[in-house]
Amino acid sequence: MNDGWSTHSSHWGAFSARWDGRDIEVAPDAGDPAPSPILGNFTDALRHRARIERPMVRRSWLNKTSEPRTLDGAFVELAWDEVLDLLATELSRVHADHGAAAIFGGSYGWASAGRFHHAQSQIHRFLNVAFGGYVRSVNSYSAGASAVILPHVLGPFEALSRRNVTWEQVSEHTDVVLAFGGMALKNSMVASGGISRHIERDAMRKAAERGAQFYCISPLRDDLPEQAAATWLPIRVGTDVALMLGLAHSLVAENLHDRDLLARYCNGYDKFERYLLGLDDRQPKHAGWASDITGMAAAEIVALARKAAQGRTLVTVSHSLQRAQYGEQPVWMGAVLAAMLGQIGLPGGGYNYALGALGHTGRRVNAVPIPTMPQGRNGVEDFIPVARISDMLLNPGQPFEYNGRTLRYPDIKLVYWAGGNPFHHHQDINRLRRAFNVPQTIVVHETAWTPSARFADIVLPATMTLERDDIGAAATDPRLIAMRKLAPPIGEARDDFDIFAALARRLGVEHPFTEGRDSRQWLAHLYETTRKALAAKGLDAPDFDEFWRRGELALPSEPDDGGFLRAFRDDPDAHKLPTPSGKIEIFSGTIAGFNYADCPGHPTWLPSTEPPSARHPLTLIANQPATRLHSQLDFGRHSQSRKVAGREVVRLNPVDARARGIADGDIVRLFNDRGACLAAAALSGDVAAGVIHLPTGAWYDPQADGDDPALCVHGNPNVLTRDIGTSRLAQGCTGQVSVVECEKYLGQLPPIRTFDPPQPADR
Ligand code: PGD
Repeated sequence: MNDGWSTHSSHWGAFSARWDGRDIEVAPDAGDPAPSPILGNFTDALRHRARIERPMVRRSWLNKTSEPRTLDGAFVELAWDEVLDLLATELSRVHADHGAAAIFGGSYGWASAGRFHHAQSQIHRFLNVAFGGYVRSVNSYSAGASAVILPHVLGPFEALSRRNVTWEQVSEHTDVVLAFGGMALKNSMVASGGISRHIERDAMRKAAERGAQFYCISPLRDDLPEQAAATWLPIRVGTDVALMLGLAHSLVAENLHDRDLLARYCNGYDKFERYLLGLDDRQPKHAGWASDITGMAAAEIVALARKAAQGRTLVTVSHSLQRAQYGEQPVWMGAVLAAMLGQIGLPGGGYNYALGALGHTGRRVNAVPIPTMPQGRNGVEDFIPVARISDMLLNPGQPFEYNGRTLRYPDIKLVYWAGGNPFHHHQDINRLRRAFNVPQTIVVHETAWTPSARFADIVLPATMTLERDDIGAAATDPRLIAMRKLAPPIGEARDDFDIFAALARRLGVEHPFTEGRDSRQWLAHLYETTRKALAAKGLDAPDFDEFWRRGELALPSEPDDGGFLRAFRDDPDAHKLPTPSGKIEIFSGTIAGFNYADCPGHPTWLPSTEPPSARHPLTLIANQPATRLHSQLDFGRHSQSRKVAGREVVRLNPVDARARGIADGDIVRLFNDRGACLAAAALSGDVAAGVIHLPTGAWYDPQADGDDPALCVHGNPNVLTRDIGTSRLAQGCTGQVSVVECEKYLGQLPPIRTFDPPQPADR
């Protein structure tokens, strides 16, 4: 494009844009059949007052006065040279006094789509080069439980979720989709690194028009799009495993299970069947049993089992189900149910964990590598499962269990974060506040004054994606995008790379960090891997300048071959699964050997230890938002346009609203023993009775001079969520489900202050 238009990309879509000095005009990629509305958050983001313009340091940290960290603390502006000198000295001090294992650089977060200015890669590379490593985090908030259980029982997480059943196969072959947790378009709209074609909606429409029957098994009807014409099964929250067991039992009762497949391709079905039939605990997991737990009629469960046994059936399990206590179980049981139905590895059938959970799934995988920033080697052994951050900071030296091992939490003195917002993403924010008061120093690079930046000691302004050149790419997207700089950086903001390069210089490791390249040279260098692979295949492989001029480049895909599950199905001896038995582990001797009551040796129904109660009768679903990616650009135009009275919208069923005297648009207070927040009520029959739905991402905004714990006046649900691991196996995030009560808020409405930057204070 010309006339000032430039190609760019984001986790939620490729686009072109131009800047008029104030606002951004955005045009989705012309070839995208269903662009994401959250592109609208860029419009007024570049020069928003929430952006960070200059380096700032918490005054109490600077003056070494021992005040607790708060979001209201005073900040002093410093010149770049001074702040970098200070930070280099502090990093050297911590390293010299306590070693690299006292620096937490896990720094989880999505940051922006470009592959070079990928904040996590930059911070990891810097800490590896400067100090030989750092305490890292493993797994993700997205897939904390599934990433650990799946390799034990089926195979590698990435291959199972990404190279398996494609949307093309669903359109053409699938008869029945049992979508546990649904497949909401707001989730598949997003892919880390970028997405140039949003194909999910049309694929579901095509399948439905062909006669495929989708079942949306979720408390939220809109967890499948209208185009899927789905049957909604709003079972009780967190009871999917009981439904799966009820279905499995019904299959056995009617001899509809695939005995041959279970014998030839699976390990330990006999042990699981004893449990299913209740031979040891005298409780058969029949449809009537499942009905009592799920609230779905027994006859409906039996009918669903029969339907699933008839045609080509696909079982999917969303990330959301495993982001809860015992989240390993639905992931495992989904695979077992699919095995019993006998269709694993067939086109459009079997099991695709997380299909539709992100725009990476259900697509063909690229046949050439994409540019990737090398991170170097981390010599520190200590790590935490990512969602154990508060536990780590609050319990230095204490033991914890993870995946069969007993480990110890390191003693962290310095936390360094770039590209994430823990005060958005972590559970039980009031506990996180206590945890973030433990380290001696907290450093944050941010584009905007997020609550995490407000809670740091040293805050360094980072450019946002639109202010720098980069390359957008994902291993599941057939386009490499030149992300061209659209506007100069705001204030004194710098690229993360330049900040780390300047620190590296002060620490005497500039050349090992930069390898003598500036940003532009790095882009050309990283591009070369992809170019060479294209050239080796005899495909169009322009040099970097030509790619940059064109703005995008087509990448070839692997065939739609069903991945390793198809190969296993075709020949289970030649293509064994990478599990101990080489088969689907319906019983896992490895997991049984860990002796975890919260994750036994085969899929098991384990009810939540925090069920709804008289005091907290509603189940809160705190899932991904539809109006932004996580908390990113919450101040952007699209996100703001969907708020009511400046608050996040909470949906609840009219029956529950009526019982509490709540009307549409009322401001309500959600609360439990961990915290409270305000939100604007929207009554909706698309939310099951007994359920209340408040998505994540509204920036935490504690009431000034409020109670302790403070009321979040904006609607961040993580003040209510539970900070426990899924189980001792995976220790994943459990933020999806909590119990709360809700009431009409009758007090004076507090102002929203979260987007107001701190005013610079005197030293
Ligand atoms: P984001 O809002 O994407 O959230 O948590 P995550 O921390 O990834 O944060 C990214 C931050 O990076 C933003 O503040 C943005 O401004 C900043 N940023 C963007 N570009 C740059 C850059 O170039 N440099 C720097 N330095 N910063 C940049 C998301 C996490 O939340 C995830 S992935 C999931 S799946 C979880 N989901 C849930 C959930 O479903 N329910 C609950 N209750 N809690 C969750 N938390 C988790």
